[in-house]
Amino acid sequence: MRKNKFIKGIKSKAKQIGLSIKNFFIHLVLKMKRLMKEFKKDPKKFIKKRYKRFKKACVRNKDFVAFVAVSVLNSTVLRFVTVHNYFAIKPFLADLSVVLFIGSFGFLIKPKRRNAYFIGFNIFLTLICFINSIYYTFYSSFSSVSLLATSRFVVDVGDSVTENVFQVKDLIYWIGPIFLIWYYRHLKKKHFVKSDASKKKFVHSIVAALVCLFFFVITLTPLEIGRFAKQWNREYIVTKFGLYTYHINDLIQSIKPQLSSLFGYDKAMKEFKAYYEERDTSHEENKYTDIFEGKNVIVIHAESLQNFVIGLKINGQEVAPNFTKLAKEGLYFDNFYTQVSVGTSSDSEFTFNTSLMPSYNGTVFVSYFDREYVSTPKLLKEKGYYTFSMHANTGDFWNRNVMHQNLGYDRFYSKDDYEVLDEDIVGLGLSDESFFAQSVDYIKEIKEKNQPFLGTLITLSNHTPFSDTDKYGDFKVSLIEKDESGNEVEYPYLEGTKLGNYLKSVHYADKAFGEFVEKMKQEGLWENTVLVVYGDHDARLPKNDFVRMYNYDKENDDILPEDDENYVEFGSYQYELNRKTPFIIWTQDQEVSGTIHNVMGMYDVQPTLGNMFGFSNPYALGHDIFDIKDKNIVVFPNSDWVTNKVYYNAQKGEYLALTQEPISEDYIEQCNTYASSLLDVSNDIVVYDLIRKEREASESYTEEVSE
Ligand code: GP9
Ligand code: MN
Repeated sequence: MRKNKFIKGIKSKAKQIGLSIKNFFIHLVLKMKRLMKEFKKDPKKFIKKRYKRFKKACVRNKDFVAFVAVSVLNSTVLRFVTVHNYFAIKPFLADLSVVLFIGSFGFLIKPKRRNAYFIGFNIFLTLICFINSIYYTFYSSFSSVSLLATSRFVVDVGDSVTENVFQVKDLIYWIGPIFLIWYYRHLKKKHFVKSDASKKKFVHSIVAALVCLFFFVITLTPLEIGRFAKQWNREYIVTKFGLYTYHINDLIQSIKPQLSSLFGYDKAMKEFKAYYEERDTSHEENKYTDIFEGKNVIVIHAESLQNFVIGLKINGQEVAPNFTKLAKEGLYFDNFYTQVSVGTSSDSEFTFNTSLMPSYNGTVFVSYFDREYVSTPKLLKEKGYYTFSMHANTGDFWNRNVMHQNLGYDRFYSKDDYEVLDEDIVGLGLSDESFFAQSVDYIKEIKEKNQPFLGTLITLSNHTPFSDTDKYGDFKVSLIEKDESGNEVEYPYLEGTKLGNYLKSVHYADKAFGEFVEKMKQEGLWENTVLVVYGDHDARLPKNDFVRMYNYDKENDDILPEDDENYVEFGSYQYELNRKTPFIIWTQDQEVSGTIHNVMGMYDVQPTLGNMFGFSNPYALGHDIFDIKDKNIVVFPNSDWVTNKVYYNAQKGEYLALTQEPISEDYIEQCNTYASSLLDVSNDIVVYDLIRKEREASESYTEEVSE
């Protein structure tokens, strides 16, 4: 009886709510119709009348107006500071409609509590701007709800955040709520009378929000809508859709994968099958095919090692003599790009091992660690290899404890396996010198018991912010030259810059690496063993430091003027191209050597090594570089791409030609289509666990047939 009453109660409440929503929409539609009619009748009169009313409404609702103005101003300033999106009407309208929409609910609240509502929401919106401001400095992109799971790692590399990222400019957004609080007090003192809670005012401000939205939507192009739906080009979306709309879309897009079993799976599976059916997987044998079959492999994941340091000298002294020597002796790929997203190190490890791209919703190591991947360790295990990885940071950093196991490493040696003495700390943790020395002892043990083996060693010392300069040893980044009378003169050059500190740090990491190569040699561990080295991503160094490095005017301790004949252009494209990292394959007997200039990406590593060691992954997105040669295209997670001919910036829709050859629109179009479907299929594999689903389907089919 009681239960029935309760259910009846709920039903009638739901009916009431349903009715009010229905009435609201009817009211809204009627209002819009009335306005349209009025406008059509006499547009001039209509605008005059509305403007008058608008002015009156603004004066009567100063509290609401202040909330809207401050909130929109904050997001506009953020766009100014980050993407330099000055006075753009589109994102302004989008942000304005979101804020008007939020603000309109204030009119349903009693006047006494309304200020608290406005201030509360303004603080929330300010927090969004503040977080994005910090995030942009660090990642040159905007934050995402799906990245919340990875934010811990940003905190763990905390010294870099506080020292280099958290800046005074990030605080300017808080002026907004402070002003709002002050202004509301001021209004109170002036006995400003707030309007009563009113459904009419609520509807009016919703109409205002819809009008802004309408003018915003009619200006959108199909390309913009398409990118909005995909959401991976975050800078682009903030530039065109404003920050608040971006975040609403981001929230929806981030929840979507969690509901993947309900939405989109069938479509993803269909596209995945079509993609691999259409993809040309034919592979021609080449002079490297199977040359290393059965040999051991040691992979060095060199933290933040950029390619420009190879061969670079300051005062005649090599910055990285050991890596440079290796590049000269071995097979060196000098046009190699990593393809990382916000998962930085972990994204590199992922793409290196699977030839798939990082996900655009979250980080694979953290959010998609339980999916099935066809990885190099697993493929080598099928050939009888023992596989291990080593890294002296805590095992749960980037969720490596779990993910390295999933990738097929038999054993992951982490911080607990190393003796970490205080005097051996450099930067984020155990110094590379100590890490390498202890690792060699482990490798010796492994070699005695388990051959062949694959071992990946992940270094740590050369990590941003490169501020442990007193531990890097003596490497001068000031310029030392002789004057006319033969006296030595020292010019500051890169001393005190982040790039200067980076070079000192690289010099240290290089020394540690040199000692490792030597120790391995002494222990006879290079016999029958191939060494593979890659830089895991760029070091996020300031562009202006490079401008200084290439254009130093020592006489004035300044940068050469741009019209100087020796001035070297270092703009945003040069910066992107300079993010290259080295990739080297080396053996003691120099079985392979030479420099390969064709553009190559991290996703080409697995197929290239696969050709040499005799394994292959049917889902690889990259190619054996000796097969694809100069036809290669490297796609980046933000949908930029690079070929031997062009660097394409997807956010701007512009490109830089890298040769004299004319570039046709068709070529750009084809590469864009290639990049977009590659990113889609990669993301779907990760999010929907398609490799596992495909395997399970084919297994159950085999079972059925054999029954
Ligand atoms: C942490 C190290 C650094 O263990 O690998 O990760 P990163 O900050 O470069 O992604
Ligand atoms: Mn890294």
